Amino acid sequence: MNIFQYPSQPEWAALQQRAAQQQAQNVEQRVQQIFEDVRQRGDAALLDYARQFDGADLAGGLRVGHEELAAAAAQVPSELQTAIRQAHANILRFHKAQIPQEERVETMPGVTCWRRAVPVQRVGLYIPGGTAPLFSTLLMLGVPARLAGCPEIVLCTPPQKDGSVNPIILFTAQLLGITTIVKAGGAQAVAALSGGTDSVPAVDKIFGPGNRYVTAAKQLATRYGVAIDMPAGPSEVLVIADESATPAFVAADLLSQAEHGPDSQVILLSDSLSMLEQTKTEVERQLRELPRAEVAAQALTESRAILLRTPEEMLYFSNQYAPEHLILAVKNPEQLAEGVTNAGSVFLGHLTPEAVGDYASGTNHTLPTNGYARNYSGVSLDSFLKKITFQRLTPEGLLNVGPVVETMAEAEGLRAHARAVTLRLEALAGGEE
Ligand code: HSO
Ligand code: ZN
Repeated sequence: MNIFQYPSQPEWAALQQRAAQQQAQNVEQRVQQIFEDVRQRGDAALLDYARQFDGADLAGGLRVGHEELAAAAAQVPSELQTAIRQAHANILRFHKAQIPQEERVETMPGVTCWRRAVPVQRVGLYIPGGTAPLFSTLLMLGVPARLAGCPEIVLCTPPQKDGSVNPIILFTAQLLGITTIVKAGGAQAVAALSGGTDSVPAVDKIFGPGNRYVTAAKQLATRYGVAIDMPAGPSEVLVIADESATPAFVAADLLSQAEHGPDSQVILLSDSLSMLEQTKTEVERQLRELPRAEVAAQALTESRAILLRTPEEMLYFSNQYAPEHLILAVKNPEQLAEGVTNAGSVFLGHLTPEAVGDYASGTNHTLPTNGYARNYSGVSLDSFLKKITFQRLTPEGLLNVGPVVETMAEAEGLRAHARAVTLRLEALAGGEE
């Protein structure tokens, strides 16, 4: 971890820079080919890719059957089952509070407008397999999808070598009541979701994290009229720690981000040099004990510990950077939190590690990265809802708002618009005679 002391404002830009995403031209080309292949050959292409990329023979079919699903729980330790159930309950509770109220508004007497939240009808949830199967992400996407009432929820996740799906993912799916589960990973899964195959229903919106291929595939899916949750990038944390922070806690928070991937972004700000130095020492000590030390160490080569002058200056820096996760390890976190304008999710005080939000406190962990916290929110119930507006006029309503529309439509030179009102006003007047 490199320490930078009192960088001048012009030096900030370099410190706020995220590692340039590798120019992935060949990735895009490859993904395009996979898309075309899946759209042409459907399931046959998916079976080939499962053999090629996952080393799995899916002769038994691309879908998880009832038996495999039912057998999953027995393979999940009961302590883990209980933990997942508790996390599920908390996430459900927090997201339930986001259910919007449908309110009818009478804008003028007789002119009633309202807005109804309607679920996105078909959603695809992508959950990566690999070294760390993120069943927690399935909770984060599955809970709001179910709560929103999406009629079709398709889960795609890559098969293991023996053709099975990780039982913890299946147990979580079962808890959520998700039964359409496809053994497909990577760009091919996204391609299948965007166009449909015999085994994979086409969807309207695709959610979930993934590697560069998955990310590129989601971008490509948008060209086929499919929406995606948000633009993805490597995970990030920014910690603001004053002299009241505990270096061991701060170090653990930084490392919990770093262990996600070699490209994870880790930034520490403090107004105390000794805090930065002690945390650096702690990071080095704790790093050695991590099973994923190699991954974390690589992420740390790009990490920055920056000495600034005041809490206000640290907050200003953070707002400019717009971190996915912001931890306020300071004496007075509520006060500092008031000034947060750009961040995905904020963790207040010394006893609130990011890890609790990653798993179980209730908030969603699918958050905007790569500076998108400037203009995007994290996934929430809203991500699975569309709001449709409705309106109805009474005769009084038409009399009230009609002339306004006639005047405006004439001024825009749109005679048919005006006439749509005029004809009705005339009919109303005629009715009175
Ligand atoms: N920090 C990750 C989420 C996660 N952490 C899943 C552990 N498991 C991105 O917000
Ligand atoms: Zn995490």
